Amino acid sequence: MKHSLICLALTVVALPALAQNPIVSHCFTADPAPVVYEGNDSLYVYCDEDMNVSGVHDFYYMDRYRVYSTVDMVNWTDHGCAMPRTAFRWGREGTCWASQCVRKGDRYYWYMCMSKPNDWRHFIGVGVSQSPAGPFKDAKGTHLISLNEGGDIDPTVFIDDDDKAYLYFGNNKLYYAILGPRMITSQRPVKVELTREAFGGVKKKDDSGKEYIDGTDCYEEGPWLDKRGDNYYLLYAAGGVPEHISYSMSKSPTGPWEYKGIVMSQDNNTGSFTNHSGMVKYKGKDYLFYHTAWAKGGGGFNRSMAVNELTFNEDGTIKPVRATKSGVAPLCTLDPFLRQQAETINTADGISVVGDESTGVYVTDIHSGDYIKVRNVDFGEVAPKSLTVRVAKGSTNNVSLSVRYGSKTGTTIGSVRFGSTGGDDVWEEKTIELSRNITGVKDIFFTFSGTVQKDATTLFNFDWWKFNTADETAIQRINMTDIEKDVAIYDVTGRKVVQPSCGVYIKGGKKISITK
Ligand code: FUB
Repeated sequence: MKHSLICLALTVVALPALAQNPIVSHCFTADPAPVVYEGNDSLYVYCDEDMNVSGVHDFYYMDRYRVYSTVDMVNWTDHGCAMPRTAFRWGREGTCWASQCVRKGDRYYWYMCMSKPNDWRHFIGVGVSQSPAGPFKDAKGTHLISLNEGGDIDPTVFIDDDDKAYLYFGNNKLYYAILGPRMITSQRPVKVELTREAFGGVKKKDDSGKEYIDGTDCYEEGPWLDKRGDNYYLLYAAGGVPEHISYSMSKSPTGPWEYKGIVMSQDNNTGSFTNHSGMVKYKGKDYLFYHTAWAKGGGGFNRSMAVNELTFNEDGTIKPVRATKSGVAPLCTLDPFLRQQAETINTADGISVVGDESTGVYVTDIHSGDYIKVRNVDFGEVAPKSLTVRVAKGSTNNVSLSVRYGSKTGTTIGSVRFGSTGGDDVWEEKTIELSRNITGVKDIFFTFSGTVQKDATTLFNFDWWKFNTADETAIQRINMTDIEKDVAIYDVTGRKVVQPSCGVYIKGGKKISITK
């Protein structure tokens, strides 16, 4: 389903600190790669998935890549598995390691690394799509980079102002390669010397063969190349295992690099022996994404993405970032009177998010006691009268969906009980008359009860939801592309707005809501 999370950007609400990290709680997500595409209101995060496969608990089993997006930093839309390993005929099961996606022209290129069926080493490959949320397919039909020496993992790609694209990669070694104009070829990779000046120290072996660091720090893996002003930043997992995040700076994308220190130390107790970072600027703030073991059932092979704000000193150096469970504050509220995807989630328990070509992405694997929380939902001053949900259910028994606020056991404002819709892919809209008024900014919870019947895997499938006012025409909703030129639009404080983005405005003396 299309991403329709709309941000009422003018009504920023300062809420108390809540447990916000990890940002995805319904599956394990690792190696975050954030990106904001010019002209797109959302922040996207690309990642690989730590999958729970029985029998594999002592190493990574990662067979697909996923995409998430947000407009408010607290509710994340799960776009599902946008790039499975099986999209790459040469890929080996369970080996999808760190990745990063960039846009060039009207195409999205997702650089990743995986092994081959008969080769333990990783190879760097690239997927391509016309949409940021995929689906992505193999852009080349074979790998893009391999030095045949192992450690060819964790590609990061940065396109500079002159349109040149640089790809850095490597575990226990560091290389960069300049990409061709079509983004699917590369010049011969250039080795970056891991010196003390550039990375704080050098890994060496003593006479007994034991490894030690000659210096205070050292490059390990997971590079992330970025730029602010005329400073280039290279962030990376450092120091051996357990890893912390360090960084170096340069005035050129190819170095020489100067070691600058630790961005996120091991003292932050992320619970994961690896860490992997990505930085991004979004709506005026800088953010550092990393991973932890903080989700229920988390661990070194069951990691989860997290985010905290990143700030700089005047000289461009980075202030150390503390990994916190409270995470970041919401940037805006969510409009419940617009159709919202069931997979736009703050936190959830039990459910899964999947997709298929006809429906798109939806929530499934729903059991009694599971819940979905959506944070910072702004009902305004007029309470909705009803809630419409789109559901599909193959099994014949009756189950129920309730909506509550405050907590998963909080006040119920409406419930619906229903049986089969005719199939797990036969979708029906059900409108629930609400039993209580709800106004103002609230966290809402969808809760579920019933029995999953034999041979079924879910109580039902859940596609989207939308609250309805008594008078649905009270606030006119206008698509961004339908705004007529030369019509005066004002913000809610009465100031004329030249280029309105998504949110609530005044036009002709009436409130309108502009959507994407
Ligand atoms: O996720 C598998 C590997 O663990 C990544 O490629 C590394 O960066 C580390 O996070």
